[in-house]
Amino acid sequence: MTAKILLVNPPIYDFAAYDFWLKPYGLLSIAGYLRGKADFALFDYLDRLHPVIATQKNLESDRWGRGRFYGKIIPNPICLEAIPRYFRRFGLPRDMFKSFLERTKPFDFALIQTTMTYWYLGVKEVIEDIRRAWPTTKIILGGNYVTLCKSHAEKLGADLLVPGTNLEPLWKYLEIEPDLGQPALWQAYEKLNVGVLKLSEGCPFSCTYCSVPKVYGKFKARPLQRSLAELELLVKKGVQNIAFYDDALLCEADKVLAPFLNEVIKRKIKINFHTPNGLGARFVNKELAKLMIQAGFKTFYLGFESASPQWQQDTGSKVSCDELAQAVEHLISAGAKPSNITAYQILGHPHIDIQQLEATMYFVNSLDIRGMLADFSPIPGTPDGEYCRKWVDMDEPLMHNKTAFPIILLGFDETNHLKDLQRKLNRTFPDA
Ligand code: B12
Ligand code: SF4
Repeated sequence: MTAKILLVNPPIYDFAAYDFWLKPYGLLSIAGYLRGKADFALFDYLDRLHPVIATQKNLESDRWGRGRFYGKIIPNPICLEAIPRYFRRFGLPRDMFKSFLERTKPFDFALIQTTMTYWYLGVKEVIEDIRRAWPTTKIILGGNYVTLCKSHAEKLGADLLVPGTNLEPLWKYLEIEPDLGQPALWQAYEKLNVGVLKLSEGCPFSCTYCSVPKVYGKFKARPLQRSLAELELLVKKGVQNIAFYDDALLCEADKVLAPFLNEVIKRKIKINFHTPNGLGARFVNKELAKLMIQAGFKTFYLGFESASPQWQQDTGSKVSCDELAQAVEHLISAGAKPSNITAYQILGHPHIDIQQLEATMYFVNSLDIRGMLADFSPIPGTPDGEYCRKWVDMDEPLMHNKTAFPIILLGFDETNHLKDLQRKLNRTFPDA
């Protein structure tokens, strides 16, 4: 008999959450590999096109498909009580999932996406509800939280955890042979305006605040034909915006991104591409910038973090000030709008003394592009995350929260001062 598999993307418990092209891409990829070999249903708490919330005015999408999630204020968890910000539950109401479970015959398996480590309360809620309504269903967790906090995740009561990228234990448990040539199961959505692609795995750098080098290893291209098939599928679904989830999208561009974009142009596919996961400015050259614009890239987020050469060197030398300036020049000459170019800068990094954050913000502003403060989330198992045990209990994933950590490190007033300064600087260039 064909197995029935429920796919769940849990609600988010956090101080803030915004749909910055968020999709449960790991979960959809797994389901894609099992296409035609199981029956699927998807419950995505974060689907903003769901009929129940799609009509709400303040939740509408911006022109690139981003927008606010439906959310409700709830009490802060005890360990975050000292943080003077409202805590919320974001996503479809819990009762909707409960009534779905009640009116549906139990599935054989439930696969649950885990994302940020500090979002595990949403995963816990989903497990509780499935267990109560469908006690025989086997619950399987995979994704970032399980990978980075395996022993914590073990306490949530799932039947199987799939940490990292080795999926063999999953196929064995499901007793289904996957077809790894298949694209993600985007058909699971009734309506879709945003999609995700990933052309590669891993990253050639080793930044001290990042988990990617340890989890994914060195840079590796994914098969081009599979990515193109996935792109065609997204186009067929009516998607207008695609975000890349690659860690190093521009690495070895002549072998990975460029052949992909040349095909996009050849096939006359008109789509807006976005790069929310910071691009490596070092790899942007004149030709690549031109090709990206020609193929449809609209927004550019560049990972910069700090203008301090000492900080750059101490954390892995992924980019220098000159490389950022050069990349911006190439992008603007190729036709990118300065207001659509943003440099990320870490706020609340434990070595803030040498990071010179204010000077960094002024430097970015001098390039006539936007700056965005990326609140620091300390990640267990990384050198910088482990160093943060000085301030927080790293074994409690809620303490990895990106809103909380900068406030704990710098204080509420200093954090607000830096955020205000960033807002002020972003108002000073003509395109803002
Ligand atoms: C894309 C991405 C984003 C996107 C959004 C992602 C999302 N859907 O929410 C954006 C750009 C918005 C983002 C933002 C941030 N991110 Co981010 N992001 C990522 C990235 C690159 C991919 C995450 C992802 O979707 N993976 C799923 C798919 C793409 O991965 P995959 O390899 O195909 O998955 C395989 C396996 O993992 C497994 N699998 C995956 N899911 C599942 C599910 C099941 C059921 C099973 C069985 C298996 C399985 O199977 C797949 C086999 O191929 C990761 C790094 C990474 N490479 O994982 C960081 C990462 C998750 N982000 C991180 C960070 C630090 C952040 C920010 C805090 C940065 C900042 N300061 O602004 C913010 C936080 C946003 C917030 N609101 O709190 C950290 C984690 C932090 C933490 N404490 O958990 C990571 C790990 C990067 C790092 N620096 O180490 N991020
Ligand atoms: S360049 Fe980006 S993905 Fe690579 S190690 Fe540094 S922060 Fe992580």
